[in-house]
Amino acid sequence: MPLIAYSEVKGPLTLDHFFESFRLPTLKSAHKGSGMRLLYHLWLSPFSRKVRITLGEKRVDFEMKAENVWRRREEFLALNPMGEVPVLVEADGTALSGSQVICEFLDELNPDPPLLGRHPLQRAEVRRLIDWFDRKFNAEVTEKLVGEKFMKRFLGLGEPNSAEVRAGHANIHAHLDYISYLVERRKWLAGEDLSLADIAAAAHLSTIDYIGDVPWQNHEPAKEWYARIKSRPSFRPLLGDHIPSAPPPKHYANLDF
Ligand SMILES: N[C@@H](CCC(=O)N[C@@H](CS)C(=O)NCC(=O)O)C(=O)O
Repeated sequence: MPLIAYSEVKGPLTLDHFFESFRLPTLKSAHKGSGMRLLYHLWLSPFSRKVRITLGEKRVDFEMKAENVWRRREEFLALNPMGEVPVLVEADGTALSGSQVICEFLDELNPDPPLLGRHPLQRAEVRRLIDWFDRKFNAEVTEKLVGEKFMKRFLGLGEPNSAEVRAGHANIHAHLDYISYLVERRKWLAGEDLSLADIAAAAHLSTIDYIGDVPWQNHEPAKEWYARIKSRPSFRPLLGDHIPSAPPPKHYANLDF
């Protein structure tokens, strides 16, 4: 059965067809109507963590369910045909996919405090840095360290590629230097207020910190910034994460690390 009604439309499109075609997917299981939002996630997914922190900053209650994305469950694919986490299911069963889509939705739904910035230029800077961390940092560091050292083993895809891991270890220094550069000039990464740029950056770094691979000792201003975000109530639940087969190092949950 097609996931989007558009392919079933016969004849000319009417406005009704249009709305029917572009309706968001909905969850049809027992959760629907439970009154609580549900976040499908993976424990070391930076994009899921970005949404978890944002939900915390917005003081939105939610439940979580780890989704083994590699199983390609039908019910999950019906929610997000890309087969990726995060997916946020609203209390009425409507599903939203993609961390940026979900975070912007939450920011619009609950604008106080604004996490994208108050003015167009601020928002442009927040978005530039989100793109930096979700695309550049993710490719140059997260995938080379967490992807190779953790996810590959977890999924039974073989041993980490040592050249990739070496590149990840080398690349992280330039990114930590950039964070230091920014917070020596601004209070938070994109300006005077905490924003989704800080949340995206911290979400990625938190997964690398979980595997003990962030060289904090050589990057004091970045460490001070991370300590500030780490001590926020929205971050607290992440510090309690514990994967039994791969526990975090001791410093992971310490606010003074
Ligand atoms: N652009 C997406 C990326 C999401 C993503 O890459 N999710 C990964 C986990 S970190 C995933 O679910 N991968 C499963 C797959 O590729 O099959 C977002 O911002 O949410």
